[in-house]
Amino acid sequence: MTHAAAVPTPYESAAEAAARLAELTGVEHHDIALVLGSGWLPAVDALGEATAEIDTTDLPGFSAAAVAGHSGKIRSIRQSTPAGDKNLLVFLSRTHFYEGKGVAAVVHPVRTAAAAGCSAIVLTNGCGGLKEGWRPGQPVLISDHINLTGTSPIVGANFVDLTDLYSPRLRAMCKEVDDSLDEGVYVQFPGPHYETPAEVRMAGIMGGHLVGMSTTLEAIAAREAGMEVLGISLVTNLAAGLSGEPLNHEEVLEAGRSAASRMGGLLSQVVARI
Ligand code: 8IG
Repeated sequence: MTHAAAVPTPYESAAEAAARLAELTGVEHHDIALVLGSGWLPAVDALGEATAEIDTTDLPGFSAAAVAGHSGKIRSIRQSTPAGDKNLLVFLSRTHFYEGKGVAAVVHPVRTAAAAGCSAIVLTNGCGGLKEGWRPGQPVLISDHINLTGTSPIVGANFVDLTDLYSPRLRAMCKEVDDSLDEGVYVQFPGPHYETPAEVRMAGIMGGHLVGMSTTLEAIAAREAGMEVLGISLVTNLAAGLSGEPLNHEEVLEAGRSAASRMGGLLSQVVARI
């Protein structure tokens, strides 16, 4: 009788990736992870000097970045603060649900960060904004989410509590850094198409303020792994139907470029306090 090789669980696969990460970066333990979404890449340099930068594909279980303006890199950054040094693990891109690689692939970076020692994760994204008065280039703290992907990264009878998924402690810390920050409920659509104007109205009626294609599945996996979660959206466009103009990816990249120094300052100051 022959036996098939045992397929690693997603958690074993993340532990393998974390071990390889430690080898390649020379950093045994990372403290805080950050995932940079659309429009956030120009902010990364404000976080500090890179100790090491590797390709996601150097680690087991990762695939190449699929979106223009996304870089398939992982940076290890040593941040010096008055309270001591911290090792930041920065994912310069993410795998999206709409790539069709499966939910486990979407949350593999999150589980790798947990296995690498991170106790907190900052999930950023670019998204459409619904609230009156919001403008492209505006950051918004995620207070809660509505997951419209119809799926979960968790398999089996593990009833993870999502009350206060988006850490009130970390949101308060952000407001100490910038008291003009607003909060909103993030609605994840499956994508890759943007919403119709009717779907945007539906999201608003449901209690949503932000529409995007990421973050909720990652936040759930982070909570399952016991990490503290901070979610920050950059409103890169008004949600479909609100501006009278069609949406395009170039405006997203432009909003990121123009907001870069504000976002970089916010991220580095908040991370230093975590
Ligand atoms: I950047 O308006 C960005 N990502 N679903 N809707 C959705 N995703 C987005 C949007 C948007 N803008």
